[in-house]
Amino acid sequence: MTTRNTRQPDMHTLLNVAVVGHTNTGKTSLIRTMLRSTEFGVIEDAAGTTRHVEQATISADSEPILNVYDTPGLEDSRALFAHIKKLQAQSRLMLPAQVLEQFAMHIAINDPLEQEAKVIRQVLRSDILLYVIDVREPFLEKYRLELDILTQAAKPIIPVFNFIAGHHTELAKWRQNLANYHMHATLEFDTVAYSFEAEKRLYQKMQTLMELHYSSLQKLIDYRSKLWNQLCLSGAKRITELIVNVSCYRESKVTSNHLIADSLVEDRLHNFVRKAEQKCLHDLLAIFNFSDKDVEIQKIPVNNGQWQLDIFAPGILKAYGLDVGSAAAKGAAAGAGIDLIVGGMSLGAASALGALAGASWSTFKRYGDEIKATVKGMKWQCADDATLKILYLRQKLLLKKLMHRGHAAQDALQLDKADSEKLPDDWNKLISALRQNPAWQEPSVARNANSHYQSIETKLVGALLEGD
Ligand SMILES: Nc1nc2c(ncn2[C@@H]2O[C@H](COP(=O)(O)OP(=O)(O)OP(=O)(O)O)[C@@H](O)[C@H]2O)c(=O)[nH]1
Ligand SMILES: [Mg+2]
Repeated sequence: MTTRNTRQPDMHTLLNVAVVGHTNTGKTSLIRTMLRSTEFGVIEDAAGTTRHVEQATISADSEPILNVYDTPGLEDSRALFAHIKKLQAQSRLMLPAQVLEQFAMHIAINDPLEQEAKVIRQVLRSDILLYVIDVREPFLEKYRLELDILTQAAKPIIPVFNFIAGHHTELAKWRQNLANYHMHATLEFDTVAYSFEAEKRLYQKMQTLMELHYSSLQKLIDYRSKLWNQLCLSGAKRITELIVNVSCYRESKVTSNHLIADSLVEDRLHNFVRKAEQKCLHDLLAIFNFSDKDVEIQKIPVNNGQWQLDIFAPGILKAYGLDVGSAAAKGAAAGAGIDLIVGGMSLGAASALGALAGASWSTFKRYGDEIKATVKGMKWQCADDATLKILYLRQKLLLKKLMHRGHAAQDALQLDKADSEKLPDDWNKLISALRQNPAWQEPSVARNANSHYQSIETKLVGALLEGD
């Protein structure tokens, strides 16, 4: 049922949000995060990057909800404050906001305060202000003056704390200082350590301050939640596709114990796995709209679209918390990262079942010939279990990073380690089933309609999104 609420804003009067603050505090970065676009504005680690007011519209589906305005950073707040005080003294009857109007209207082009006038003009035209703060800075006089000036406009202000990662003491001090200005509804929104929750809280804070726009902002929140869930699901599905693709892959082992042929197969398999993982990495970054710059800021161990640590590098098992000492991890019998499929089942899987229960590569090497002789039929080579585990753990860690931008960015030790991540409970069973169904390697109507396949996919996707 749709009822028209008379208190709702007119279709054409969108909420106007001005993003203001000292120069180089991350105003443009905040807007890019809100827009999920790296196209908006210019970002640089230098003062005075944004020179003019720039506008963008944020919509829920195709319905515009709010206009957001990027403004140049305030640079000389002391001169601005002095100028405004002088105006105030000249016309004592004017309201504080009217004094700001006077200032913004009468400043000459090329006046040293022209930049500040652009900001004040936009502040006066907006409904609500997001005041972006670099919490690493102490609460200096220049910030006090900025706040004195901005509060004079009599608009609701939401202070947005940026650069909060690793700066909790400074953050607490800022909170205290802002409380003295009766600003309690603050927000932590590290534009780098981004989380969807923070974005949601930003709109919820706006809702409490802008009652008139409550329901349109709610539409935006609902729409954004839906999009976010879809994004995370797409990421998990893409990783599942990689695991399926590699698990189902097999190479026929034509000649037995032929060194050259074996090493060719090994190269082919290695290249296949590397390419598949690289493509998945590329797709995941694209799904989450991550630029090279984001990858760099987030300290994701990727160079030129490739993982820094090769999937078959000697140190990788340890980096991902896998048991380096285990015979299976060594995998030497069939070549690094390679397992053998004999009689329709990989030896890794065979060891997990029946006859070879509890056995490992070392057992297999002892009894291997016997087993091979009893299990007649085609022999294949496939990616071994350690490789599949690393593929899974590495992508799971990446997905977490993409979903929670930079939560690990300060901690260099966590960069290429995934021992905090777990494999799905019935990992062995899932992989074994995939290995026995090479036809599932690529997506197809038959595969996707297969209920056994569907249950494997659901389990892998569910495990990837676990806890989120
Ligand atoms: N580590 C970290 N860097 C950030 C964050 N937000 C912004 N930056 C960086 O801070 C610098 C300034 O960001 P901008 O968005 O250009 O800042 P601005 O406030 O728009 O700057 P002006 O337009 O010059 O006033 C850039 O190098 C950003 O990459 C953050 O949350 N964490
Ligand atoms: Mg800027």
